[in-house]
Amino acid sequence: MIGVKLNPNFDALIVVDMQNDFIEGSLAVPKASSIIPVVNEYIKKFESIGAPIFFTRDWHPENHISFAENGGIWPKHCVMDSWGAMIHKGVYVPSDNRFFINKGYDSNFDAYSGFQGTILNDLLRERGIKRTFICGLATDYCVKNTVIGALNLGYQTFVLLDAIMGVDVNRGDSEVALNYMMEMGAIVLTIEDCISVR
Ligand code: VGL
Ligand code: ZN
Repeated sequence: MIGVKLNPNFDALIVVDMQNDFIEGSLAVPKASSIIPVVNEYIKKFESIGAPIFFTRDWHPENHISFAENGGIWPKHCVMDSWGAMIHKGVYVPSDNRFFINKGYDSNFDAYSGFQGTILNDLLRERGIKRTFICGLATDYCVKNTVIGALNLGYQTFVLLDAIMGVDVNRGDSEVALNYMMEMGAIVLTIEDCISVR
C-alpha cells in the first residue's frame, strides 16, 4: 500500500479507450469487461473530489491505415460515430468536469497515445494538472503509449494496475509493457492506494 492523497488542484484521471469494440466488439481485449467495476470506482473517486476526468476514444475513419483491409494489422474497429466507438454502457460517465479526447481520426496516421494529435496536454496544462492517473485499454498499446506520453510531457504518472487489461498478441506483451512504463518512471497503484477524502 502506497497511499496517495488525491488533490483536484493538480490530479487528473485519464480513462483510455473503454469503447465497445475493445470490450465486446471487433477488437475485444480478453477479459476487458472485468475491469469495468474498478474503472468506475476510480471515476467516482475523482468525481467525488472534483478532479477532471478525460476519456480517450480511438476514433478512426472507415479508410483508416491501421485496418487490415487497408494494409494495417488490426481488424476494422472504432469507426467514428459507430457503435464500436462508443464508450461501453457499463462505464460510468459523469455529467460534469469530464472530457472526450478523440485520436486516430486521420486516415493516414495511427495514434496509440491520447496525446498524439489531440489537445489533451493543453487541457491538462490550463487546469494546472501535475499528476496523471491512467487506466483502461489496452495495456500493451494505448495505455502504454499514453503513459509514456504523459511522462515525456513532465507529468508524474500513475498506472492503475487493477484497471488495465492487455491484448497480448504475443504472450507476455502486457507484462513487458508494464515493466517498460515503470522503467520510464511510472508508479503502479491500485484502488486502495488512492485516498480521496477531502
Ligand atoms: C488500440 C489497437 C488498435 C488500443 C487502438 O486502444 O490499445 N489497440 N487501436
Ligand atoms: Zn485503433
